[in-house]
Amino acid sequence: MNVLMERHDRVVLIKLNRPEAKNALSSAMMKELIGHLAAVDQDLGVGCVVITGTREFFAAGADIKEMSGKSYLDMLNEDYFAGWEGFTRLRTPTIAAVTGYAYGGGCELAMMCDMIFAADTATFAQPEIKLGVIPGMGATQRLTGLIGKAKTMDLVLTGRPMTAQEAEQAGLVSRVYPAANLLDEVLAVAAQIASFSRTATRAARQAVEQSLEVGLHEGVRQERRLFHGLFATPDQQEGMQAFLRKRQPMFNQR
Ligand code: CO8
Repeated sequence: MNVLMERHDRVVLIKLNRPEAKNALSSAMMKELIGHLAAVDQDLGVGCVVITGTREFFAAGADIKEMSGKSYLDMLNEDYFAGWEGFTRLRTPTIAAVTGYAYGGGCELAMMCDMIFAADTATFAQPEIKLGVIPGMGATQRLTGLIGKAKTMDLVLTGRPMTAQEAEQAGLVSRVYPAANLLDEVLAVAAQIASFSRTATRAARQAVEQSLEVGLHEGVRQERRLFHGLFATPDQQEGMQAFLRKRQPMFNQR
């Protein structure tokens, strides 16, 4: 099994599991991961997904051994990496918990998640230039959106690693924790997110995501429509009534 899945109440923890290849993201691993996540996305009992690697590495990139012998036509005909779009169609909130290397596709997978929480030992890099290629799973687009052109060019053109501290300052990483505490901290945040209205968390991430796709006026208009739509849900009634009655809300998670 290339990925391991654990259930922690309303949170699913996915562990990348190819230690012999530093969790390099092979096509088989991608299919397995996205297959699991597509099922998880339909599960009303799941409110957040956490993706992690091992203590030393999150993932060392796309699988260079698998790619190295391919021709241009192989890549074109297979539309290599297009399967990762399945990951970005997920509606459940996702958090990447990164310890150790997140290189190449590893960093790009982390960026497909809604947030990256990193251990103080984590390092991030887009080293594809050293292999005679460029990032192919979204880094030139997502990294630029997150940390801007200047730093993205620095990383993509030199392939240099960036520490967790630099990544947090630059805006790639949401929070940094000591390595020993990272997973517990991430699972606690994931449990908190999963305790909120499932409909509202999905709407929230959709609204934030669309800010990357549409202009300000259209984005604010779409946000308002999503906001209005939540007034058709029992969770809105419950959340506001609970506030007024000074009690904890009990969201029905449908
Ligand atoms: N793919 C396949 N195997 C890998 C990868 C990888 N990305 N990374 C490590 N491995 C394998 C090694 O080959 C080695 O295998 P073996 O035991 O059979 O020799 C094993 O994992 C252990 O690796 P190392 O001995 O190198 O371990 P170290 O601890 O010394 O170093 C590093 C760890 C720093 C992570 C190092 O392995 C490394 O630099 N890896 C490559 C990082 C990299 O370049 N990543 C980018 C990959 S390309 C990519 O992600 C996108 C490509 C875009 C192409 C676009 C196409 C459309």
